[in-house]
Amino acid sequence: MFKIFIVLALLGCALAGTIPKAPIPPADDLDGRIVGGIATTITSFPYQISLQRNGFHSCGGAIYKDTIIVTAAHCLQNVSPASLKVRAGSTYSDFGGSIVKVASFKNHELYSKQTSANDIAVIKLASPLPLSSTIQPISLATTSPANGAPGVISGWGVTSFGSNNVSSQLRYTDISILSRSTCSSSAYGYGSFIRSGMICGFAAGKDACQGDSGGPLASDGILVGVVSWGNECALARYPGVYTDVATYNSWVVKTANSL
Ligand code: 4AZ
Repeated sequence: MFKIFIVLALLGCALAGTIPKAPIPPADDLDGRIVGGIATTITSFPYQISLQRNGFHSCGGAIYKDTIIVTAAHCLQNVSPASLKVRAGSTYSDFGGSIVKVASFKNHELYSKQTSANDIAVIKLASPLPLSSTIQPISLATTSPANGAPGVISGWGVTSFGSNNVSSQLRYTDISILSRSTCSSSAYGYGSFIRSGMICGFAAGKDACQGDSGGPLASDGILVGVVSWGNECALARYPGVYTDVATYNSWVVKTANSL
């Protein structure tokens, strides 16, 4: 009886359009700070960059080669390369490190604003980053992480959803990676919104958030995910959703070579 009630209640809600909500595309100007995180320094995350739009932090990204950044396609909608720069090698999003101009970028051809599918992009820099202890590339995953694998996310995004609480210092948190099948299971609220090419990350009270988008999810020192979307931030039934880098490994390599 209880089960029947739940099914009917879910059906009713679904018909009324109250659950689950379609993923809300992130704002264009500030795409994602870490919720529940800890302040850190760039030395611990030397592959992290701040993608700057008109001189302000807009998204995160990861250094793949000295001239190549991996980020999210949703960070690069309706923007020209001339308005973009990358800040690398700084703990702070608003000063320090090295600033390099963007020469060009390419969004995944099948990126969908509606579903957030294929939310990945490659940026070519106008000049190579000066690699050092604070500026280092990270390798791309070749296989999707196992369900329950450890992950670490970092960024300059908001520390709670909808707030303007931005500290300019880099923050990070550890999370557990969820496979696509676990994340789309009834243990969580997304169901079929979790498509091929997506994985999730979860820890109670810890998540990526607005301004972290495009930034790295690393596991064992390998780039396994790109911060993509979620229903708000750090909600119990709604993990952070990441682009599964392993799915797009050959696309990134090919695209990096073409730019
Ligand atoms: C955003 O709006 C955003 N909790 C990024 C990550 C997550 C939610 C929203 C995941 O950029």
